[in-house]
This record gives sequence, structure tokens and C-alpha cells, in this order.
Amino acid sequence: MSTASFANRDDIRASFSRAMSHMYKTEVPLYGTLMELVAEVNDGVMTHQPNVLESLKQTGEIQRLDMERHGAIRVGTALELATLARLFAVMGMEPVGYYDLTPAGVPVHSTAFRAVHEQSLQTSPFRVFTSLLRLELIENDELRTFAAQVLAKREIFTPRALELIQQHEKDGGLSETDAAEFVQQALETFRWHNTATVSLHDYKQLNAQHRLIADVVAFRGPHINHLTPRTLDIDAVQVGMPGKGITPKAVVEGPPRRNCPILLRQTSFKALEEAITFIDESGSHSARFGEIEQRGAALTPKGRELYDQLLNAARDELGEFPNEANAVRYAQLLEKTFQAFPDSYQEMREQGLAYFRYFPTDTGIAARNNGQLSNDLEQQIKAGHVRFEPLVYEDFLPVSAAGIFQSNLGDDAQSHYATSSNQDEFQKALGRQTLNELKLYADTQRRSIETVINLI
Ligand code: OOG
Ligand code: NI
Repeated sequence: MSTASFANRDDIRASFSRAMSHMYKTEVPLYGTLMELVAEVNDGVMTHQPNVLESLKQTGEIQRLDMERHGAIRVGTALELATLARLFAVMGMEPVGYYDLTPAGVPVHSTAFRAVHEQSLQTSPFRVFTSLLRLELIENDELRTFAAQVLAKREIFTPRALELIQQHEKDGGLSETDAAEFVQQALETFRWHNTATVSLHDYKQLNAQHRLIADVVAFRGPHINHLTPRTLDIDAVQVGMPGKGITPKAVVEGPPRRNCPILLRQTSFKALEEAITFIDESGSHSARFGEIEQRGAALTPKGRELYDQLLNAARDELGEFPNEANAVRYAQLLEKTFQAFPDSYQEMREQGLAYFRYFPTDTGIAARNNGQLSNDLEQQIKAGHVRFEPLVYEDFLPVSAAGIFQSNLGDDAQSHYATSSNQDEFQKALGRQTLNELKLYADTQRRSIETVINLI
């Protein structure tokens, strides 16, 4: 089969992302309400802040804004994780980053499946935060064996999805028809089921060990537990939620509000209590929630170190987990510590704190036509021939992710695990290495510099 007849992986991902959004809107109507609020806020920002609009146009992000979203799932076994990696590969998604959530009392470690090249991200930035349950953290031997047995029995992929994954690997791609069928088949893995695979008694045992363990073990598959749209102003969405009948969590995770957003800010609304039929009687379970994110500049290792240091300083001074009662003080502490993080792109670039993309300006192109250009990037910037825009952060933050988990699992779900992070074990389960996100940003920045230098 020739490459020409294969569907483009980025298009398959875009189509899958649309299908997921449609399914989730039907399953969780509040997600649809949230999408409307985000669209209103984004329109407002673009109308009233011409500089933001200009920058979105310059980078092309304006085209991906409306379709931008991430989801999250949790799986129970190495085989499930490894097969997911193969399924996501059909859509051009690779595992980026390693997140250890055990220090925050959540018995999982995770990666994010996403596209890695800026052009692919431009077509569809869809990402899936994927967590693997660490069964070894269940202390009770009997319960651990029971959980492993239940998980070993389930098959989370449809037979046809597995066939199409194999076909993709053998042939190097899928035809348009097969790709369309693949999207429908893949969707089945992430669908919500209101029936559980265990008795109410066993569910309660698992739940008592950790709510997350029950969420993974007691169900037929890794239901998508949230889909998150991207907003240009998360504070406006946070304030607007109650007016739409949505109750937000107490604190926005991540850095404080700034003129030049960095990394990722997130907030969510609490998981819904949903009726479940267990194998013997009925009960309920809460897993699915709504989340909103605002993305800012991707930071270099130096910038990230400063971010971690300032975040930790604020949290140390707070002295306890951020919650409803201390939310105002936490926000003030973040404001205070983050004074030390420069709030202009100019300074962030000069100090090597963030990654950037470069574009020739109109005067730069005119100067090139007159043969008046130097090929030194810094000089071109000074002369106004080249401008820069920050690279968007495409990944997640472990402390924030822990906060999102906690707000949905309830504060009583905090356990203390003595174990340390285990990226090797995770990669063994995954069947491959996770990619280093910092290298991906550095690659994109380098390609951008090369393009601008060649262009002028
Ligand atoms: C994932 C929670 C983390 C994020 O955006 O950081 C997360 C989960 O609840 O499975 O979604
Ligand atoms: Ni999320």
C-alpha cells in the first residue's frame, strides 16, 4: 500500500477529539455549558485585548483555540497501558513526560499522550493525561489479589480496534475508511458504563482502600473522566461558573494571574454522583468532572526551576494543603512569591526563562528585499525585523494534577505512600520510553530560528 492512500494521523486525531467531545457532551451536559462559558469569555478577551488577538493570529493559535482540549483516563494494568500507547500512535500521539502522583497521596504514575511536532499540534493539540494504577500500593494482600484478578479478566478494547491497531503497525497507516472506523471503535474504550463489574460490597472495599482504586478496578473500561477546554482568561471563567449553575473548586492551580501567562493554570468543578448498577444491587459512584485550563509560555529548565521554587515557597508559607478556608491567603502568597518571576516576554527571553518562536516582521521582509539584513538574530530583533512569541506549554504540572485529583476524590482520599517515583517501572509497563518535553520545546524553538534565518 502506498503512503498516499493513508489517512493523515493528525486528521485522525482531530476527528477523534471531535468525536470524544460530542460523546462527552451527550454524557455530561454540564460540559456543554462549560464550553459555552469558555467561548463567551474567549470572545470577550479577543474583542477587548487587541494585543492578545494579534499574538494568536501571529502564531496561528487562533485556529486551534476552539478545538483545543485535553482529557484524562486511568488504567489498571501494564498491558492496558501498552495497548493504549499503540492505539494513540495511530493518531500520532506519543507519551510525553513522566508524572509521579504518589507524593501527593494518589497511587498512580502518569504520562500525557500528545502530538510532538508544532505542525501536528497546530492541526490538533488534543492530549490525554493517562495514569497507571500502582496496585502494589494496596496494602491488604487479599484485596490486591482480588483487584489484579478483576483487572486481568477485562478487555478494554473492541476486537475491531485491536485489529485496526495491528493493521496500522503492519502497513504503516490506515486508509480513510479504516481510519473512520478506527475512530468509532476507539471511542468505545472511553465510554461511560453505568454498570460495574463487581458487587457493591467489593466496590466499597476497594473504595475504602482508595477511591481511585475503585474507579479503575470496578468498571469495564477507562471512562474519560473529564475533557478540558482552553480559555484565554481562567479567572473570568472561575467567576462566571456559578452564574451558569456550576460550582468551581476553591483554588486555581498553577501560577498566579500575570500579564504574561506561564505554564498552565487550571480549575475544575466537582465530580458528579452517578447511579451505578453493581452486580448485586444499585449504588453510586463519582468520577466525572469538568475542568478548564489557561495555557501560557513553556519554560526552560531554568524557568521551571524558578517556578517550582516560588510555588513551593508559597505553599510552605501556607503550611497546609490549599483549600476553601485558606484560598484567599494562598492567592496572596502566590502573588507575593511570584513577584520574583519577570512578567514581560522581553525579560523572560533575555534571562532564558521561556521558549520562543520567531517571525519576520513586515519591515524585516522589506529590508530583506533591499538586501539590508544582518543574519544575527539579536540584531534583527533590535532592528524590529524579527519578532517573537512564547511557545505554548503543551504539558501538565504534577502539583496541579495532584490538586485536581484531590478535589475530585475528596480530601479524605489523601494517603501517605513511602514508595518513591519509578519511571523505569512505568516505561517497562508502557513498552517504550517517555519523551522529554523540554527537548521537544527546544527542538521547536531551534526550527523556528532556522526558518527565520533562512527566510531573511
Ligand atoms: C487526572 C487529573 C490531572 C490535569 O489536567 O492535570 C489532570 C485524573 O483525574 O485522572 O487532569
Ligand atoms: Ni485535566
